[in-house]
Amino acid sequence: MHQMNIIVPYHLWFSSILSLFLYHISVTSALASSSPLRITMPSLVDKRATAEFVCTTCKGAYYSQGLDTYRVPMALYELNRARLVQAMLGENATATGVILLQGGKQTTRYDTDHEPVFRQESYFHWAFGVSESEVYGAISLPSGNATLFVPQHGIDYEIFCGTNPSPEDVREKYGVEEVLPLERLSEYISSQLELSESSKLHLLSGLNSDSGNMALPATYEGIKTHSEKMDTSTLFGCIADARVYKTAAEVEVMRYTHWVSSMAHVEVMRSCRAGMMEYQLESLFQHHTYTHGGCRHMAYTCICACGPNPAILHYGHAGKPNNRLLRDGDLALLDMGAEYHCYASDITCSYPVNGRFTPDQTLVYEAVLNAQIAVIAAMKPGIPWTDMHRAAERAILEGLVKAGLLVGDVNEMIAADVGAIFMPHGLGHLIGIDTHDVGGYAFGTPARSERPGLKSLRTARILQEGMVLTVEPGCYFIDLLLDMALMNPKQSPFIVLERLKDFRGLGGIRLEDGMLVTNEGCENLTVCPRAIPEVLDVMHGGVWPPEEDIMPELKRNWIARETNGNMVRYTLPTTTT
Ligand SMILES: [Mn+2]
Repeated sequence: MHQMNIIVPYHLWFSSILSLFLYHISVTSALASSSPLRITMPSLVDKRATAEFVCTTCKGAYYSQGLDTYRVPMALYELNRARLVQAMLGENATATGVILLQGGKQTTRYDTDHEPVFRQESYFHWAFGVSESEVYGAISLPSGNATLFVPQHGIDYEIFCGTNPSPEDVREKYGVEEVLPLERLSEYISSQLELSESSKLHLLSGLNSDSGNMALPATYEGIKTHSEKMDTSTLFGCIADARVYKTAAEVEVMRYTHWVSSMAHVEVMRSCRAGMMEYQLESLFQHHTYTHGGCRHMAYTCICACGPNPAILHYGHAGKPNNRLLRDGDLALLDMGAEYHCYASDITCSYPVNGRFTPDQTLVYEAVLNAQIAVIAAMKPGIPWTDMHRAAERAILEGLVKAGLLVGDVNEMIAADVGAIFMPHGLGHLIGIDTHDVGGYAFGTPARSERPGLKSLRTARILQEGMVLTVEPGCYFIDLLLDMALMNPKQSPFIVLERLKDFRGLGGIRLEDGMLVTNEGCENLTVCPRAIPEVLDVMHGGVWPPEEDIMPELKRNWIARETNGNMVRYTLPTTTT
């Protein structure tokens, strides 16, 4: 068993209620940049302080998958709603009316009646934490009182799907102020809008900058009678921006998903052998995160790329379904993350399937690991994310110079976009309820660059406390990009042709951790083996977590889990070998 130096129960680890409160005030102040935040609602302040207190003590309603899985306090969502109301009032302190969000709908596959497992729509989940489909949620302004509207299914539903929970059951389960049958939604909205001449019906509408898809406004039969009072100009910006900044309670859920996924990666690392299929690694990961973590969903499709396949950045899709046989000498790049109660993790490990790095694999691995360390050393509030991308690129280019694959001045290489030949994707992205979380290119934030590499970033924001982002530098040998570079007179002089042939077909390496930006720097939510001796030790049967931290610069947070689902953080002795 590992040594525990400092044991901090998770509920004590949270800052005091007061500092948490001030933190959230500062976050919401930053959101309402155009107008100063006015806190004129004592009842809302009380509501928020209460929600924060409940989050830290884990009293009240919570979500859990039983056994020792994490207990997500429903107060987490109450706090999110309070933050949203504050952001809305920041725009207009006299705002009245009601916010209406529509939960996800159960779909069926094509023309059939097959129902894929339902997963809640992300904005709705952020505000209410409700697992079921076909639910609506309203938040009254300015009180912040929440009302859920739940469908009352008939007897056929009860026969095939089990008892219909009563509104009172739902109220207890989710900790909202009120639950009404869905039939009463129309009447409720009308009554809310009649309260004042200036009351608005605030609906969601806005562009997701990653997918290009729109978040659509809630709709129900009869909503058109309120078309003059509908407002789609305020809610989207406020809620998307609030989602960018994670509360301490949200970070704890993400710490859990990252820990579960990290331990699953370790299991896969231990089991990996030449002769296995890529999908068997995927299967092991899913088994571990579900059996030991209660994670029913993956946060995204697993990328289990071996041999030359890591050079296919989105490998694992239906046309390339993780079905290569692992061969002796292959590198594996495994990008897999589970989600728990809709909070995502996103982790990539890369290593040789036979447990032995070749000299060239070592050179590439160390270039990427140095990029990871350089970024983690520099991440803190106030730093532009584009600078971090450049820092990672620089470390990789320096590594490739050391490997004899590139020659020349690294600054000149960066000016000639040589970095994007080897790392065409962005350094990382916001993560939360979505793996590629919202708010990347929101109104009033830095615009997307047009330069190769930088243009692939899903956000160019300035880092702020409370953001969680992936840091995922990678170095790949993509024939198409290499051939284009050789034909580019600005890039080809940097490439040593003699050495390039040694690396073609090697695939690629990526290391991906989830990082929380703190007030003075950052914390790593991922606890995977990263240093080469750590990876080799685990592949040859070593214990994990280790007894000492040989790479404290990765800022990994060691945690153990108690039988009631609480996570306990501890520090490891550090050594510099
Ligand atoms: Mn990622």
